[in-house]
Formats: sequence, structure tokens, C-alpha cells
Amino acid sequence: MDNTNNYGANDIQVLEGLEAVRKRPGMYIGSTSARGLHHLVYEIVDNSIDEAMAGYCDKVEVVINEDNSIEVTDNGRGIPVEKNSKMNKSALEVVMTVLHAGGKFGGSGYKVSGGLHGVGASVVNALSEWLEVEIKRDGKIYQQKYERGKASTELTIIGDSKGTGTKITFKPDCQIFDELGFDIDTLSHRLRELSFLNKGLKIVINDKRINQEIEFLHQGGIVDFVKYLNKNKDVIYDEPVYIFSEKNDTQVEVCLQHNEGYAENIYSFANNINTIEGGTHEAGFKSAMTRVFNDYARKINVLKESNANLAGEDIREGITAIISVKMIDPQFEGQTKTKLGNSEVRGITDGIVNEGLSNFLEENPAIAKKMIEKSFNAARAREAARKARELTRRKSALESTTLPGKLADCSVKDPAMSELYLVEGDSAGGSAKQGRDRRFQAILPLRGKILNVEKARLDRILGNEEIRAMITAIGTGIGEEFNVSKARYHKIIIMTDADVDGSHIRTLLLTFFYRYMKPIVETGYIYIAQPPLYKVKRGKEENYYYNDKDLENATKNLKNYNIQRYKGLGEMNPEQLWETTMNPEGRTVLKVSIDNAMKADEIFTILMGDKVEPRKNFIHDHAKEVRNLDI
Ligand code: 0RA
Repeated sequence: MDNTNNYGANDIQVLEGLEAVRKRPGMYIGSTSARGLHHLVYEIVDNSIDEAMAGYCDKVEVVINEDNSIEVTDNGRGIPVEKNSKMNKSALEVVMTVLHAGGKFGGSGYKVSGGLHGVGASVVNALSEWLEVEIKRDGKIYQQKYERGKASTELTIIGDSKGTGTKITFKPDCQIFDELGFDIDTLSHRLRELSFLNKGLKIVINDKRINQEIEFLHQGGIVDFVKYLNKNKDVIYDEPVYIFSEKNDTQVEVCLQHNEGYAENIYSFANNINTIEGGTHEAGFKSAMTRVFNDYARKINVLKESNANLAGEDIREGITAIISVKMIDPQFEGQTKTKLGNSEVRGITDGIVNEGLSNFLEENPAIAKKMIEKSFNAARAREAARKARELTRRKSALESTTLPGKLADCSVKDPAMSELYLVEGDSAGGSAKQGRDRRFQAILPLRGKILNVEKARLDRILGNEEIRAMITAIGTGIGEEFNVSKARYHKIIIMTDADVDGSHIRTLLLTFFYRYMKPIVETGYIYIAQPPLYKVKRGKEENYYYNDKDLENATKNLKNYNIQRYKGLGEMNPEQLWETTMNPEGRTVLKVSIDNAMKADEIFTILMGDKVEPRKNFIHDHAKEVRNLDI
């Protein structure tokens, strides 16, 4: 309560009403879709996390009630309820009804809400049909209710209390949101992440709709996080490397562990916000890591004077790492405001990682040797890949036709107008070539199995003819030379059979795009065609159905009809393929997006990696969704 009375002239301008929030909700929470809806929960939970970071709270509980309202309870100090003389309202009411007022009461300290949207509880209040706060403080329980952002009751004492804490219950407004259903998996993902990032903090989620309760508590913090991320991978040493230190009020915590795979999985956070675009903490980590490994390799003389340095990406091959910094005033930049900008953090992180990692290598020579060996293998493969790329380039220069012979290109040259169909098999490829609109649709048939890129390095991948044809057709290059702006098509549509092999090929292709052309997925260029599963014929009338439910509904009261189940694209003639699957006027295509890099990595590791057990479990758990999955 120390600084509640210090409003200066500068503070007046931010005291807008909540009407603005209801008028343009997207400005404050990103969207009014399911994403924005879930954002409300994070916004409230973040306040409790701030209280935990300040050292006053060790338990947060989230309840999804049967009416889809959300209840967030913490055992922190409780939001202050004293009257604010300037505003003539309680501090609580100011926090709940004045935009951006939240921070004014927290004093200084580490704050999640410094991040991303960080709009505070008042925005949640504005966008809720009703919201109710209960505060335990000074031996009393205080309560106040709100409707669509406005107080509907006075602040009232409703009982006595022993402990302290805050409970906020809210029902998102159906006038604002497109949908109102909360997804426990989505919420759990973020809550689990928060529990890893705040060791010792217990977070519970309780879904009253299905009576399911899950508790997250990690005494190991980000060490547990790294172990969790590597759980389906073969690690090359058992215990992750952990580094923690603090400088100038900035805490730096890093954990890393190598696995046998080739992907680099680094996730960075600033004040618990996932900095997807990276930033100064990530840059500091990477530069320190590259330097420390090269220095060490030279010191033990595996890297000779005449040898070039190991590249950063060689050292990071197969690494799973968490970088978590906590600081007073994080600056978020970049397109999605998920890039840490504070310049001093680069040096601080670099220094802390430099010292921690050098010590680790000195003290653990056996593990250090394994890490260095892996880096050398990666460097060798990278050199081989470079040679392979050069070879293809020289060859194609000699041969004059750059594009693969199997590609039936479109006539339009504008990538924004052009589509590339990747079609399973030569016969379906033939139908697609005949059925397409050749002005803007290109066809590349893919024969046989594609290489499983999860189990191969780039040099081997470049040896695969199908993959080379794809890379050349798409035009972006790959590896060090990848450039998304060179894409020749802005729609790349995967079209496979609706059977076991088809889903396998689709997964292989998606794995390839995700691991080696990630920006193309992130930009939203990858699509999946939706061929029909059934044709129902009744007299002269023919209708196509794309799933079992639609088929059932359509045929419920039908007599004298005939169902054809399509197993392969080859069963359709070119006209049918055009009409049902390729004609932009009538087709549906699914856009592939990476909502969550961590989740995506997990799924590709499970589906395409070496371990059999997690794959069996996954397929068992998701049997309904991944019909026909066969790996
Ligand atoms: C400002 C000051 C104090 C507590 C809080 C904010 C607080 C806010 C929230 C929001 C959800 N849970 C919360 N818990 C605490 C403490 C003031 C004091 O007691 O000195």
C-alpha cells in the first residue's frame, strides 16, 4: 500500500474506462476466439504468480466450474482493500475497474505482467458477465461482485479468516466471446509450464465438469522441465546441466541436456513469459555456449590449432534447453512481443553461462567428452550436407532444367497465387495433373516412402530423391541457405490417401517441414487436402461426405442408396478429384499451424522417433483422432 497515494499527473492518462476494452477486446487480449478466452485465465493466474515470485504465495488453484466459470485461488497476501483517498475507492476496486492500475499496487519486483498482454485483472473483469472477488486479509474475508466491469455490490466483510489469500471467480461474457468452453489440456499445458518455472509452487487444476484434478509441483524446477521434455528421447547423459546465478537484480537460470536426436529445442522465458522470438537472454546463452565448448575442445586438444571452430549449431544439435530469466523491468519487442529486448541481459546471461558451463566441463570430463563427440559428428554431417548441396547445384546448372522432371508446374509465376500439390503415388498424381487448373495449380507426385527425417541428419536427407525434388520445387533451399521468401508457392497442399500409408506419408512430410523448413509452417504455407471418405449414390444424385458423422446424418432417413468408401485418391477420376478436393470453390483444406512448438516437438518425437512405448501409448490415447495412424 506504500505507493497507492502517489498518483502523479502522468498517471492520469492511463485511467481509461473499461468501455474501451469491451468495444475492442482484441486490442487487449488478442482475440475473442478460444485463444482469447483462455487468455483471461492466464491473466488472473499471472497475478498470483507475481505474488509467488515475490515470495508470499506457494499455492494456486484453478477450478473450471460446471457453468464454465473459472475460479482462481491463491494463498498470497490478498489484494489490498484499504480505501484509496484520491480515487475514493478501495484499492481492490481500483485494481478491478481501472485499466492498467494493477501494477500501481504491487510495488517493485519480478512481475509476469510485465509481459505480453499483461493487461491485468480489470480487463478480465470488463470481459466477464460477472466476476466475484474474495479476499482473506487482516483476519477477515472481504467480498465484492462486479457485472461487465462495474461493481454491483459494495466491498463487504462476509466472515472471519485465519490465513490470507485471493479468490477470483469469473464468467466470460457470451456477448464478447465466440465460444465459452474451456479446454483443460490447454490450461494444463500453461500451468505445468508455470510450475516448472517456479520451483516449489504448487499449482492445481480441477475440472468440475468431469471431476478431474491434476496437481503440478516441481521441486526440481527447470531441471524437471528438461527431463520432461526429453522423456521420449534417448539422452546421452543422465543428469541435465543446471546453472543459476544472479547479477544486478537479474536472475539467470539455465538447464540443458543432449539427446541422440538432431533437433535443437531451446525454450526461453523472461518473467515466465515464453519468448518465442528469443532475444538477449537467448543470444547470451548461445554465444557463451559456443565459446565455452570451443575453448574446452582446444584445451583438451581434440580441436587442433589448424582446425576451424565448431559451429554453434553443431554444439546445439540434439540439445534440449530451458533459459529462464527473472528481472525487474523486462522489455518485450518483436512482431508478437515475445522477444526480450533488454540489452544488459545479453552480457549478464553470457557471463553466467560462461562460468557455469566451463566449470561443468572441467568437473565432468566424461560427459564433456560425449558432448564434444556429438558436436564433431554434427560438424562432419554439416560439411557432407554442404558438399551434397553444392553437387546438386552444379548438376542442375549443367542440366539447364532446374525444376524436377516429375513436377507439373503451373503457368502463373506469382507465388501468392500458386499452389503446389504434393500427391501420394504416380496414379493419383496423374489424375491430379489432369483434373487441376493448370494456371495456378502445380502437381508433384511422390512415389513410395519418404525418408524418416527424425532419424537422419541433413546429409542423408539430401541424398533422398523425393525430398530433393520437393526442395527444388518449393524453391526455398534448405539448412543454412533456407530462405522462406524464395518459396515458389504460398500454398503447399499435402494430398494423401485416407488410409494407413497415406497418414504415414503425411506425418513424414509434416515432420520434414517442421524440422527443416519450420518458417514455411510458421508462415502458414502448409495445408492438408481433405478428400471425401464416402460417396452416396441415390438414383442420379451423388453426394460426397468427408467424415463418418456427416455420412450418418445424411443417410439416417434415406432409402435405396449405395455407399462407396474411398480408400485411395486413385479411386476418383480426374473430374471427381477436382470437384471434391482441388476446386477452391468447393474444397476444404486444413491449414497447418504451430500453435505450440513444445507440443509439436513432442508429437513428432513420439510418432517418428526411436522409442516404441510412448508411440503405443499415444496411439492408444488418441485412437479416435488419429484414425488409420500406422507408424
Ligand atoms: C498488491 C499488493 C499486495 C498484494 C497484491 C497486490 C496481490 C494481488 C493479487 C492478485 C491475485 N492475487 C494477489 N495477491 C496479492 C500486498 C500488499 C501488502 O499486503 O503489503
